[in-house]
Amino acid sequence: MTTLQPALQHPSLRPTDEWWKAAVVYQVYPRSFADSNGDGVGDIRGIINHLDHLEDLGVDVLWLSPVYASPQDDNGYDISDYYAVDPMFGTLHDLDELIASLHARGMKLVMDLVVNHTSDEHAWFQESRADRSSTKRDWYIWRDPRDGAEPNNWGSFFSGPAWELDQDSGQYFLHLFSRKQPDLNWDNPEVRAAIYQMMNWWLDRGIDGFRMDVISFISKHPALPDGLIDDGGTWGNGMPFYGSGPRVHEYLQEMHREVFAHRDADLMTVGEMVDATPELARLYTDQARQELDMVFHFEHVGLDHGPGGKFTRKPLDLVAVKHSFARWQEALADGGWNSLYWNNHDQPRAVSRFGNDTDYWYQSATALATVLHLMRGTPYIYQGEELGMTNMPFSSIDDFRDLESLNYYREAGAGSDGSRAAEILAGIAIGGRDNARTPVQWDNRQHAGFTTGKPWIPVNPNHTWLNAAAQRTDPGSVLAWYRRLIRLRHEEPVIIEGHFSLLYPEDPQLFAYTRANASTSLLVLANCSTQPMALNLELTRNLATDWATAEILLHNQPGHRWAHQELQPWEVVVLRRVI
Ligand code: ISL
Repeated sequence: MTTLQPALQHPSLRPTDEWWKAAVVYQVYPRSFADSNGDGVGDIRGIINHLDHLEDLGVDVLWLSPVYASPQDDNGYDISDYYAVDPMFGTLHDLDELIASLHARGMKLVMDLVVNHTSDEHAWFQESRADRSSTKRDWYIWRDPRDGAEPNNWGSFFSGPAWELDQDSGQYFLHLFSRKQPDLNWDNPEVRAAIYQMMNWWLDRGIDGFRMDVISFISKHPALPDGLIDDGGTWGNGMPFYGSGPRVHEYLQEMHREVFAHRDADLMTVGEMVDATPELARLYTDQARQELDMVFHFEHVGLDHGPGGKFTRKPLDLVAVKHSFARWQEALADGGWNSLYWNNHDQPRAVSRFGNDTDYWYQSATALATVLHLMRGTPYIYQGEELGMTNMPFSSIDDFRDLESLNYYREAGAGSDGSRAAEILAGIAIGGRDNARTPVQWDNRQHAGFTTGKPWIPVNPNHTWLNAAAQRTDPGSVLAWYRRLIRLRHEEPVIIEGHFSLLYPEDPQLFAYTRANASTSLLVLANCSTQPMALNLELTRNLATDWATAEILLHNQPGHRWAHQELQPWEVVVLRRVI
C-alpha cells in the first residue's frame, strides 16, 4: 500500500476511505491542449510544459484522453495498438516522463481505456477479417446478411447502420460507432484475457487508473434483436440489447479480479455509461460488488436535447436538471459514488449551453461550477472549463472536424438539395462535439499560444480576452474561482461526506441545496437565470435566523451587497455554519 499523495491526505477521510472521494479530476484532450512542436496538434510534451497550470489550479488527477497509436478516425478513440503512443502525441518515453512529473507534483494519471471496440487497423481486426477461419475471427462480432442486407436494424452513433459489409467474406461486422471502430466480442475469453493483460501492462508502468469508454456496451444480447425505430427514423435503437447487457457485471467483476484486486488501493476507475440509471450505477459502484469506483451517466446532459436528438435543442429546464441531480445524489447516498460533470470532449461548453456566455459570462460560469462542485461526488473539470471557455461561433461546415457532426450533416440531407443546410449547420454548431475541441486558450497571441503552427481546428476568436494568461493573477477570474472551489473541497469535509438536500425543487430559477455533517452545514443558493429573483419568505426568514451568523464562503458578485432577500442574475452565494 503506497502512501496517499499530500493533496489527498484529507482530514475527513478515514484511512480506509478511498482517496478519490476527496479528489478533483481534470480531463486533458491531448490534441487540443498544447502543441510543443509546431505541427498544429497538441502532444504529451505540451502537457508536461503546462503542469504548473494544473498544480496551480489544485487538481489531483489528470484523465488523459487516448494517446495510443491510432488512425485518428475518431481522434484516438479508434486504437490500432494499445501498447504504443501515437507519434503525433510523442513517445512512450514522453508518457513515462508525464507519469513521473505528475507523481512528483502529488498528482495522478488516469488513462482512457477504449475496449468496446478497436480500430479496424488494429492487428486483431486485420487478422479477424483476413478469413472466416482465422483464429481471431470470433474476436469481433461477425454475422451473415439478413435478406441480403444488415443482420439487424441497429443504427450507429455516428449515423447510418451499425454494420459494415466485408466484401471478401460476405459477412457484416458490428460497429456501434464509426465503421473504423469494430466492436470486440467480449464473450470470447481470449479477448478479455488480452485486454486484462494490456491493462496490467499500463498499471505496471505506473498509471493510477482508467476512465473506461462506453464500458456498459461490452456485453451484447447474443440474439442481437432489432431495436425500435423512432418516428421518421431509419435505424433501430439497439441500446436495450447492448446497454448494460446480460454479462456486463460478470465481466467487470472478472476484470476487477484479474487487474485490480491484487493491487494497492490507490487506483481509480470510472466507467462511461450512456445507458446508466441511478439503480444501475449503484450496482456498478457498490464497493462490495468490486466492479467500478464511479460512472459517468448522461441524464443531465440529455435534458436539453430536442425531438431530433443532440443536434436539436430545447431550453434549459432547471427544475428537470435539479430533479435529476437530486435523484442521483439520493440513490448513491449510502452506497456507490457519483461523478460530477458539465463538460467533456463530447459535450458543448457548459457556459454557452446551460449558462449565458454573453451578458453573464463570468457569473454563469462561476455559478454553474459552484452548484456542481459542492454536491456529493468527484468533480471532473474539462480543459478550458476552468477559464470559462465558450462554444465556438461556427459559421461554415469547413470549420468542423468531428466525424459525428460531418456524418450527420451529410446524412441529414444537407447535401442533397442544400435546402436544410443552414438548419443542420445551426444544429451542429450548437450541439457538436467540436465546441469542446477548439484549442485551449493560453494567451492572446495568434492561435492562443496553443501552437506556433497551423492549429488542426480553428481557435475560438474570443481568445483575445478569454485566456489563461489574463486570468492567472486576477482574483476575480473564472480561473481563480475554480481554484477556490477545489481548495474548498480539500479543506471542508462536509463537501465530501455531507448529506445532500435539495431545497425548493420546483423553483424554476433557484438552485438551492444544503450539505450537512455532524459539525457543519453549507447552504448553496444560485439564481440560474438572467432575471433577478426575490427569495421566498421562508428562505428569507431562515437566512435571518438560522443562517444569520453564517460565514459567506463564496459569493460571485461581491459588488452586490448580499441582502438575504434577492439574487441578481446568476448570482451564487455559499454560506457555512458550524453546528
Ligand atoms: O457524443 C456522443 C455521440 O452523440 C456520445 O453519445 C458519445 O458517442 C458517447 O458518449 C460515447 O463516447 C465515447 O465513445 C466514443 C467516442 O467517440 C467518444 O469521444 C467517447 O467519449 C467512441 O469511442
